[in-house]
Amino acid sequence: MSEITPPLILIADDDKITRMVLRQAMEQEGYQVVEAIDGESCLAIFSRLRPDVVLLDAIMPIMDGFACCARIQQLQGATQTPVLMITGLEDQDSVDQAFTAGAVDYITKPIHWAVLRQRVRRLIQQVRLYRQLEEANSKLQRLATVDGLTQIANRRRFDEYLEHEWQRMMRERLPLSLILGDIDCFKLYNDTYGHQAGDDCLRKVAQVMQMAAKRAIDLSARYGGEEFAVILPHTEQSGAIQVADDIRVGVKGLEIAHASSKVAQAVTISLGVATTIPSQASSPEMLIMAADQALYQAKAAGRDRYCT
Ligand code: GH3
Ligand code: MG
Ligand code: MG
Ligand code: MG
Repeated sequence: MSEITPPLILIADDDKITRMVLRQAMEQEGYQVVEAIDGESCLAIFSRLRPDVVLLDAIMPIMDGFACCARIQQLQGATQTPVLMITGLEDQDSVDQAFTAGAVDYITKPIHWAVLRQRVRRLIQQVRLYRQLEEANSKLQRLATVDGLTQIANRRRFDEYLEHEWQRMMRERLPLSLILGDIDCFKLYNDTYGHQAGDDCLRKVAQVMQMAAKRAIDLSARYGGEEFAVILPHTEQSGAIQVADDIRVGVKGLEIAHASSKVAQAVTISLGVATTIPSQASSPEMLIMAADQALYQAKAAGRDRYCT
């Protein structure tokens, strides 16, 4: 049998007896329970424990259920923990207020226990399903944008981000820089040390790329087989050169032995740097071509260097 943690129910009510009977009913269902005695402690517990369902009283001291419910919606973002209001208030205004605050259900006191049990069961099913979908979605998202071997961004993500930042830099009339890097004599490396060692080498070089692209807006990606790219928004040529040389030095600093290299006794990388202020007259493809030409020059000039 698979081990599943029981759902966690947060019960917020200022009345001790109500909390107790609610707890008993929920524990009978096999749920775990935590209690809060007012709206403020309900919020605190909510952010700490992220329960699966909240059973919330309306009238409580310090912060009432309506305000508490609204704050929970702000707190949770996309986690979608359902809030069920349980209250003695039956007037239309209170019902409207509860749903406006984000409650997904409304039950009046005295509690109809059979109904409450079924509603909570339904809410738990829904929240579990929702979270499974969210998880599956983020896995898919990751598969679509992350390179399986190196765990950095893949070509698809690179293309998307370059297009995105191209548009953004065009609007803001700011420079956009691109670095293309290609490992030197990598075919010889594979031939000498084997494909497995080649894969290890790619992973390590990817880490250097990742470290060199320091800012949150920089993106390093695996561009192709043993080719890498770094997108540097809002970056002049001088800044991009700095990053390119950090990568060159970083790769050499890995000191991965490469006895058959024509360049050094270790794995090295050549880089091409291109910078432009995006405009309607040019395109991301032209920036890639410029970086590729610079990379070709770096190869022709002896490798283990950058060109612009
Ligand atoms: P240069 O210095 O001119 O770049 O020479 P090079 O040998 O690096 O260039 P070439 O393009 O001839 O060879 C690239 C090699 O990269 C050939 C290919 O087998 C290898 N390669 C591409 N993708 C992978 C991969 O995922 N894993 C491994 N181990 N090798 C790969
Ligand atoms: Mg109350
Ligand atoms: Mg290549
Ligand atoms: Mg190469």
